[in-house]
Amino acid sequence: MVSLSRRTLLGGAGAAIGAAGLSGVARAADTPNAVQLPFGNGERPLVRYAGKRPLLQMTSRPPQLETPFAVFNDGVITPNDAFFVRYHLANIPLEIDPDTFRLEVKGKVNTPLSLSLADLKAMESTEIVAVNQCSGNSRGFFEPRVAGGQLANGAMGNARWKGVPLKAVLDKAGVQAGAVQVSFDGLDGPVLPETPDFVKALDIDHARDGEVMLAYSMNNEDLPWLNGFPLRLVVPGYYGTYWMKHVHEITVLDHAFDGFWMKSAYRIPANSCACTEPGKPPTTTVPIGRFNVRSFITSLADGARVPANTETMVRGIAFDGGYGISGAALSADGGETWAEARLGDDLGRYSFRAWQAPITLPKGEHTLMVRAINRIGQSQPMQPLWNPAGYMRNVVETVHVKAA
Ligand SMILES: Nc1nc2c(c(=O)[nH]1)N[C@H]1C(S)=C(S)[C@@H](COP(=O)(O)O)O[C@H]1N2
Ligand SMILES: [Mo]
Repeated sequence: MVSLSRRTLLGGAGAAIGAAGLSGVARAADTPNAVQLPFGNGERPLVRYAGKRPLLQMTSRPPQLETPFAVFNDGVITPNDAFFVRYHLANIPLEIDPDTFRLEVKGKVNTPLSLSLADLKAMESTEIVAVNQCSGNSRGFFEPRVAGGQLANGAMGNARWKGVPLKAVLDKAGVQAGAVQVSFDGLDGPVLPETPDFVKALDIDHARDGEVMLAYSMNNEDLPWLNGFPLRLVVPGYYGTYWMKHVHEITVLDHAFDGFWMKSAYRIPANSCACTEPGKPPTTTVPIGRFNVRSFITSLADGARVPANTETMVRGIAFDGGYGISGAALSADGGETWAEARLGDDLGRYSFRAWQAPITLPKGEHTLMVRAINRIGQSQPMQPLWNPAGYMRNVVETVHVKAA
């Protein structure tokens, strides 16, 4: 039976894309050009996928797309069509019927549930503005370089998410005593059976904190397909790896989940800096957790020209793992002196926070730097820390400009 409401990645109910598969996902004919990222092998084609403006394509199978950095200067909310895309497994869903879609809740619960989107939308909704950032955002800047997707700074985005608290769904099912973790599976899967399915888990208390959300809306629209239509997990302040897309199965466990993507991947050195000496593996690791503090200049790209002896307003963004940004400062002399920036509207402690600061530069070349601080006093180091997986980059970011 063909449902009239069936939806496909390429749009248009009933479009025959099964056979076209992933090769039909990207529209290479629309490719305007390419971008050269500032590290070795940094050439990326700009490719337009369904529902997306041209984005930097790191891989096509599975789709891994980075947001052009200039987008972050347009506003603190990242538009849906510009939001980055990350998948691990090439077998991504190409067709989903929102009418027959069900979220299964099972495991250590009193009442296993099978919830439709209508069921979820009938529950009390909640909204949060929160940054989603890939653990490997900015990995391409690691020195010495590390294996993994060589990303610049565009594997992050900030959106207004709407959905139901995961806690409400878990309460509805009735979590049994002895629950330890909750695991999440999405509709995508591996191409080869040997490849472990992408399944992630949260500790039971985290899953029930009232903030973790099953989101069906992003910036007041349905979730974009490539960002997890029709339902995804939103884990405010935590790296994107936990933000399961196309989530359709939630399992309450009486033990810690030990699948590949928790036990072997997405782990960081178990020390306070999440770092090791360059080239050295860590002795012990823990699952990656909250974002550290980051800030960026968005109004000036590296190598930009500014008018000499004229006031220029420098703009940017800052964010952290949920304590909230309390200040940002700009240096125009390579970090010798700092001027406090003015913060923009507060959209909540998980959101990008805009900042701006005026500078007047004499003729010549200048090194601009930005650092931010959060409410518990955390900031960024002047020199980046290192870890073998290339996760959690945070450093005082630098932009070179020429005043003329
Ligand atoms: N189903 C599914 N969900 C997933 C992933 C995936 O491969 N499959 N990747 C995760 C990772 S590592 C990241 S960084 C975010 C990226 O979210 P986005 O693609 O919406 O930007 O999705 C997460 N959720
Ligand atoms: Mo990620």
